[in-house]
Amino acid sequence: MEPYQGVDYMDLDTLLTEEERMIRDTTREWVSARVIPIIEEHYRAGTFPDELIPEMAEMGLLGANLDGYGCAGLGAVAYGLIMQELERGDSGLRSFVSVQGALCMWPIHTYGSEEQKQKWLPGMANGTKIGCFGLTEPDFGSNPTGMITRAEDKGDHYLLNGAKMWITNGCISDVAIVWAKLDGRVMGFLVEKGTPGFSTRRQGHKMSLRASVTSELILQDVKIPKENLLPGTESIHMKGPLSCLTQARYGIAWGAIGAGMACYDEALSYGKERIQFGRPIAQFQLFQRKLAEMITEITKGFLLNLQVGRLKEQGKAHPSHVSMAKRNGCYWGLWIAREARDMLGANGITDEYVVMRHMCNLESVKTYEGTHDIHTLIIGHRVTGLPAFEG
Ligand code: TGC
Ligand code: FAD
Repeated sequence: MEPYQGVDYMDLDTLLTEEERMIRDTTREWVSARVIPIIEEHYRAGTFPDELIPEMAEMGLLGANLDGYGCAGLGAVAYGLIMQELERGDSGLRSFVSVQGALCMWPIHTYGSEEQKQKWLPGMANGTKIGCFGLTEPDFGSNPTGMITRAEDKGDHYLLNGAKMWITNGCISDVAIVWAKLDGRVMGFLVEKGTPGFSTRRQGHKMSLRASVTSELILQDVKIPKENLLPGTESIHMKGPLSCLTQARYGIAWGAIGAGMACYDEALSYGKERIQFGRPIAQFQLFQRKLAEMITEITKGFLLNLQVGRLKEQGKAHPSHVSMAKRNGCYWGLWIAREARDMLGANGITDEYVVMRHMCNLESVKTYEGTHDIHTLIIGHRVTGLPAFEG
């Protein structure tokens, strides 16, 4: 079979370096060979394909943009292309890699002590240690600043109490980064699996991201050694968790366009094969209009992601730039998936095709890491200077 060529209407590959194309193509081929043939079974069963973790680690995909500690030290664009290709396979796989790399390894790398980095990063890079990121609570989603989870300084240790909800990788994690208020200021704590009083509960009944583990974290009088506070988060309050979100949102922007590419590809090939009224349905003007709109948005989304990536590499990306890319990628990725679902007719509702799975996944991707509305308001704040979240 021909290797998958991707969706590139305008020779955008020429905007990438040879190294970036090589990393993208290696991930692409791996996704085609190892993910796509098995992912539907996992989605049906509601299981995460943990057999793929060692392979992803071996390819350097975990914490790929971090330096040292066994990480690949790639640039932002190469990292984004990896996310695009992983989510072409399934959003659950990209979620795993986002949480591991951007939400756990990045804060340990950025805010951790040398001992914390040595203890966790090499194992997380080689996939033998898994992490999760606990910010959201049952009553505080878009507004995490209101969180209830508390840490008390007990002299020789901290005592944590509270609950986190919707936590990706929760039940399978060796370490949870739990965000809690100490004297009203938000800080990050490393809570290790097996610590007395710390438990996880798998959240089921999901119609989306079924090949991803989502959990509650419950903290009841959990004693945390003093050395498990992330020292760099001690005095920056919400900037701690929000700066992690910027890293993960950047990868999601690329990933959602990758899922859109998978849906566009399937709609195109289906349309050329499916005959109605004596012609392939791809010959009808209405069908072609949909394809034209899809490929236009994929092209625009790629360019937006690429520019944010280049700004990131130059140290010039503002969180609101990332918000625009995340908002755009999720909105159009989901729009493309919904159109593709329709273009496949009845077949589009079955899991014999990828479109419905991607469509359902992207409903979560649009919601997590800041909903569409929240990113609208972040952009609104940037252009007006007026924050909608304050009175
Ligand atoms: P605000 O007053 O605006 O800012 C507080 C301080 O933080 C700085 N800051 C950021 N820094 C870096 N990156 C960002 N994205 C930042 N956003 C804000 C800001 O400059 C300020 O710094 P300083 O020095 O002036 O103190 O913050 P706020 O408390 O009013 O927050 C407003 C709001 C609504 C934008 C924020 O709460 C928000 O983004 N809410 C959305 C919550 C969210 O996205 N949750 C995601 C949970 S994790 C998740 O979903 C993982 S899914 C992963 C997967 O499976 O792939
Ligand atoms: P709410 O905040 O209650 O929002 C509900 C609706 O109100 C949305 O449409 C929202 O846009 C709108 N709204 C809220 N405020 C405003 C406003 N000011 N103006 C206009 N509209 C507004 N969290 C983690 O911490 N770690 C994880 O690993 C993680 N993984 C997740 C995995 C999955 C599958 C899902 C679905 C969620 C995950 N989350 C995680 C949680 C996710 O970040 C939150 O769901 C998200 O931030 C939205 O919060 P909420 O669900 O409480 O919605």
